Amino acid sequence: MEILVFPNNILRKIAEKWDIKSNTERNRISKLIEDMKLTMYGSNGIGLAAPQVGISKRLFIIDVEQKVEKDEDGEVISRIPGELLVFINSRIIHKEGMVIYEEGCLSVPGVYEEVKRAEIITIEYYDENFEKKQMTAEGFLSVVVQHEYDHTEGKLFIDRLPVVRRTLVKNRILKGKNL
Ligand code: QAP
Ligand code: CO
Repeated sequence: MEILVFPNNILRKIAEKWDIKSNTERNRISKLIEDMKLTMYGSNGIGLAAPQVGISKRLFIIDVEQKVEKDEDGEVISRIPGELLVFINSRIIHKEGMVIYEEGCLSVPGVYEEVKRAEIITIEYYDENFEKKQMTAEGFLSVVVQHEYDHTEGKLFIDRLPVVRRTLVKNRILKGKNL
């Protein structure tokens, strides 16, 4: 699947919920998860949301536990998938505290910036077996969940930078595209 990049407008839409009760819809979701897994692992990602592949629906996947083997030049030789987490129709129901992590995004390639987010979150969602779940996450997983959740809300991590930095970074990306 092709990954959309900033400033594509599909990345700006609030994604719609799935009709989780419908079997045809469940089949579509399962197929999409398989395609997104290949796309995420194939592009060295740790998270990917459906809007990033042009589907404005509430679904994202995360694997923060992959092992990456690199050669002496830092080139990736192999990756061993860890635990894949699937979030369907998710809703963050609690946030607390504050942390700063350096983030990147497959839709904003080559840009890495420190972002301020909640430290601990609780999220309600359906997993890949369409079972209703609730998870409380902290640390890096919490940050990645919030980043991917933002994609289903039409937001990118660069939108969360302090205003001066945000303008600078966005202008730099846009300039690079038109050259
Ligand atoms: C979200 O992002 C995330 O620019 C997942 O050239 C990442 O998987 C949240 C990637 C870090 C918090 C911290 C980005 C791959 C992958 C790039 C990704 C690139 C190649 C980004
Ligand atoms: Co992203």
